[in-house]
Amino acid sequence: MSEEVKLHGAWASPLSYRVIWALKLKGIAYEYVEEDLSNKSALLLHYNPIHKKIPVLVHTGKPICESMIIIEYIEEMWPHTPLLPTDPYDRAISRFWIKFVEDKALPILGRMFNTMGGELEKAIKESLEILEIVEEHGLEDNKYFNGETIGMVDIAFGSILYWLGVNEEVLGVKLLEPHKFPRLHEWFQSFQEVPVIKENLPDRDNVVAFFKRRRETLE
Ligand code: GSH
Repeated sequence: MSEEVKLHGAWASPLSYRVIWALKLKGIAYEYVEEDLSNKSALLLHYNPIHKKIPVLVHTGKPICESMIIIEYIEEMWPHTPLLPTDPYDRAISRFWIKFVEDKALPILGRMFNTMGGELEKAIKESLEILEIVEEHGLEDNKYFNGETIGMVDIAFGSILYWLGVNEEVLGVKLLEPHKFPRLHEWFQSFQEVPVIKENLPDRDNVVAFFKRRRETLE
């Protein structure tokens, strides 16, 4: 069976970028397959028949779905350049924050993209609450969530914050105010300066235009 690594993703998807960052941070060669989410390929439906979503990583012909599960797989498969700490307690804390991002932050981001009026107001208020929690409890005095090097929590949360910035522009609101969230703001600056992150982000204007067009279909 082929040893090749393939990633099915979509150019404007925050969750695809999570996997791209993890693969690139570890220097794993892969082939990228762009999916049209309005006309999903037969292969994507075959690989992810349950959720029918990207990202899907295909390794040696076997599909793995769900962005953070894919990254756990990548971590186990290619343990060099670790993305989780070695200490079991620190690993548990990292997984706590990943779960927090998945359970709390990600759904709110989705609602910000897809709602109007009162629901949107509520999503904006809740996203500020999330930022407050992470500002107060998440980073402490570390450069990154795991300490001095970028890791899995940064990947999980970084994707949310980049697309939160896109949302700010689409909606004309500012949420990640540096004076309100100094730690998070500084962390996000450092995160975006990591070469693998900086060199692997979609063109900001194109993403904003894409989500603006999507919003117009809600009106
Ligand atoms: N929990 C999944 C993950 O982390 O991978 C969510 C995947 C997801 O929502 N993917 C979106 C998608 O494929 C793109 S960001 N949407 C197409 C659809 O829902 O039909």
